[in-house]
Formats: sequence, structure tokens, C-alpha cells
Amino acid sequence: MKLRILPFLAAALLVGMPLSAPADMPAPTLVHIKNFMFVPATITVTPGTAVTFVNDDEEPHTVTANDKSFDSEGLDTNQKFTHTFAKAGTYMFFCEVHPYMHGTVIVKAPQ
Ligand SMILES: [Cu+2]
Repeated sequence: MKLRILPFLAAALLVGMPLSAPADMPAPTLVHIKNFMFVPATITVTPGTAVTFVNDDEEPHTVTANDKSFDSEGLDTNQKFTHTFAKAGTYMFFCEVHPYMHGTVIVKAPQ
């Protein structure tokens, strides 16, 4: 495995290809809803990040803030919901259809 990756790394370094996204451009953030769980259940993002939730299950789910500040309504299979977290804070959410499903988005300014 290492032997297969090394030539690519060497080539990438030679042509100055970026190996990761620039720091000022956060990668898109995706939370899966799978097997009646939010995966990952907790994510940490910087303010202004758009987080997308996608339902991988056959069952409908919702992404609903505990304080109702956002609500996806019912998501069918493969349906997505995106919410932009503008301000720092801890945002807890659950699924209205299955209230035992919980997740948390922690919004924190970069250190
Ligand atoms: Cu659900």
C-alpha cells in the first residue's frame, strides 16, 4: 500500500499540487443519517460552515434543533438538508420521528 502511494505523493509534491484544502476554505461537512443514527453524532465546525445532512436510511428522518432554530422536516431516502451555522455555540438536534436519535454540532472559531 505504502509503495503505491509514495509515487503519487512524490509527484504531487513536485508539481506543487495541494494535498489538502486551504485553511481558509473549510471542506464541505456531511453528516449521514444511517441505521437510525447521525454519523458522526458530533461534529465541530467553524462559524459560517454549511453542514449537510443526508438520509441514507429507508425510513424518513428529520434534523430538528432542540430549540427548533432549524428543522429539516421529513427527509426521504437520499434527501438532503443543509443548514449554515453562523454563530459559535453548541447546537443539539434530534429526529422528530425517532426522538432517541441525537446529534450535536459544535461551532467554534479557529484557534
Ligand atoms: Cu429518525
